[in-house]
Amino acid sequence: MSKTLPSLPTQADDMRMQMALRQIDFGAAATRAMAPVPAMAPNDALALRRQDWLMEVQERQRALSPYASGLLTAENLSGEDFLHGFYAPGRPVLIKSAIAHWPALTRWTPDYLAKTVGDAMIEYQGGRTGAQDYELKKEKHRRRAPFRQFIALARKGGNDAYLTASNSAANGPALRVLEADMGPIDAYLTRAPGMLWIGGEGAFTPLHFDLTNNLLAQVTGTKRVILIPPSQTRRLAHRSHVFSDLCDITDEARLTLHPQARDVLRYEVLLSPGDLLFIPIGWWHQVRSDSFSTMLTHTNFHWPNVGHESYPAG
Ligand SMILES: O=C(O)CCC(=O)C(=O)O
Repeated sequence: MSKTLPSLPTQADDMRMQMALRQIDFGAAATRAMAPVPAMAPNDALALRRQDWLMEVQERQRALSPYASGLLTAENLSGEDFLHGFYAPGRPVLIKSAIAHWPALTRWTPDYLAKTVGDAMIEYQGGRTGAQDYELKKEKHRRRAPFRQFIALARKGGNDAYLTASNSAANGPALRVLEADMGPIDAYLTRAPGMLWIGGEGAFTPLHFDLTNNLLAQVTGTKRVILIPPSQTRRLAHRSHVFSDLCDITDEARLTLHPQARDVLRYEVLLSPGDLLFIPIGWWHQVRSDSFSTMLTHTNFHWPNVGHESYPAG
């Protein structure tokens, strides 16, 4: 399901005028370290079912209002409106054309990238074809090549070779030259380089959620993102770390194995050059490139983003 509404019904300024805030001094909790979640006792399965029930009931209630449940698209969204309307509530938003003015938008073709970065050695994820668990077993798929050679692979398309955020620690010095083509995203982020993704048509990231809030910034090409709210987790065969055994919610063969996922609530987003997409912590997503694509992921928000520190990884 994909819904686009023209704008937020209330801006932060209106909210302040219309409502008297009842202060409950929860502010300190946002910066305090979270206590670890206690391990479950065997008979806690019922408590878990009740928690799933509550999330499902709340989701149905949100569906009464497109403003409460729809995937909103915004333009010129201020930092304050982003915080109140999306970051704090943990609600995704597509922010159109926010980085459309970056020089990278017109420059980052495969030819330009190959010429600019040249033969500097970079790391990417390779050997992915035929491996279902290439994201879970990231380490096994690390490969190194001169950047120009990697671009030739990405140009061919397919899912075998993909430069992902998990390679960014290794690629900092080689790719730094591209930073001159980017600009700041000061309304929401502190200044720090994003993590680059470069892949060909058909590059695919399977269904998972992240342990941080993420801001995706699309530069070249388009991507199709499927977003699923955390309330649907019990239908998503969540067994390994942050991944779903479904891998691809659009794959009929996978749905036959996991029929409970057929009527899951989902949103489809087309991410185009210049767009930002906010994906809150815990929201499931899978991403497919429609064409040669470059994108940056950011986690350096002005506000705390530390859920990963207390995740019960098992
Ligand atoms: O663009 C992609 O292939 C995946 C992006 C993603 O999952 C993320 O940034 O969390």
